[in-house]
Amino acid sequence: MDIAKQFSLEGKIALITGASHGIGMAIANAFASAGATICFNCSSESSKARAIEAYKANGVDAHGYVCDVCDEEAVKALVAQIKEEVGVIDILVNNAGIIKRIPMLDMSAEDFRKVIDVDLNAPFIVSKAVIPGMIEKGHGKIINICSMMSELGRETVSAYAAAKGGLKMLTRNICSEYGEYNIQCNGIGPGYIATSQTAPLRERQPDGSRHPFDQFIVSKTPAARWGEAEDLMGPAVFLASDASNFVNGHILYVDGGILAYIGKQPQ
Ligand code: NAP
Ligand code: GCO
Repeated sequence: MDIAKQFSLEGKIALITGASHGIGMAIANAFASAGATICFNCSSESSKARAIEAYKANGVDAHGYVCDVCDEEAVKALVAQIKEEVGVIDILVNNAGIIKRIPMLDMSAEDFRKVIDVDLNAPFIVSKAVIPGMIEKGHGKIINICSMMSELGRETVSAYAAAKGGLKMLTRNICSEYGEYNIQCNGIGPGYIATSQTAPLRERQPDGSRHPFDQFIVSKTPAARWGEAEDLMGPAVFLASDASNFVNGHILYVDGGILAYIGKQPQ
């Protein structure tokens, strides 16, 4: 068996949603290094233009699109446009996501629904648009970007935790329903990763000291550090490649060990 070939994405077409920066962009760059053609979407023209420049600087000729992942008609049109311009999608990463940190009793139903819409309904909408092409092609890989909050709760993230817990189950359901078509649907559950989504949790205090949440995460993580978007590259290539052809419905937590650790004992 040629093991390097097993991990190759040569000839594959990948759509990574929300890959204008952060985790999505790192995964897209990893896929490009492994040989895939990259398509991504994001929410604005300015964000798309900046991202295309950043990909170019990294030697990646990415196809960028503006498309709201919550808008089913727009997503169908996006998938049709990619088919026309690039080809049928082999790999989908449902990465676009938002968080609203608001105590549950202060959160409006509208805000709750918005988070569920982007973080849970959209992966359903995008997967639904992409799966028929995968069935026709005879194979497909779907990776849903889940979270620690697919397993854990904490103050202020009720909508996000509900969405990411739901996304874990959507992952298992896509596996159950479409596994027979040679489609593997798995999740990646990143730990705390230094991106714009988590920037408010890492802001320096007025006296220059670290944010209490920043210290809390480092003490909760056996690796004793925040993750970087690059930490997701290898796991994503594995789940997108033939190396994972019998891995289905699995959530791979890439968290520096947080979920394995009860926390520091009192001194
Ligand atoms: P990020 O830097 O904030 O990037 C979010 C991406 O999603 C951006 O490209 C954004 O596009 C796009 N996006 C948001 N709403 C969209 C919409 N309605 N339609 C299309 N695109 C949309 O976030 P990140 O930290 O890289 O997170 C990426 C994913 O990983 C999210 O699902 C997040 O929940 C998950 N995650 C993050 C962490 C972490 O610690 N950072 C941990 C676990 C899981 P624009 O640039 O155009 O706004
Ligand atoms: C928070 C965080 C998170 C994550 C992440 C952890 O406020 O607790 O933003 O929920 O970034 O998804 O896996």
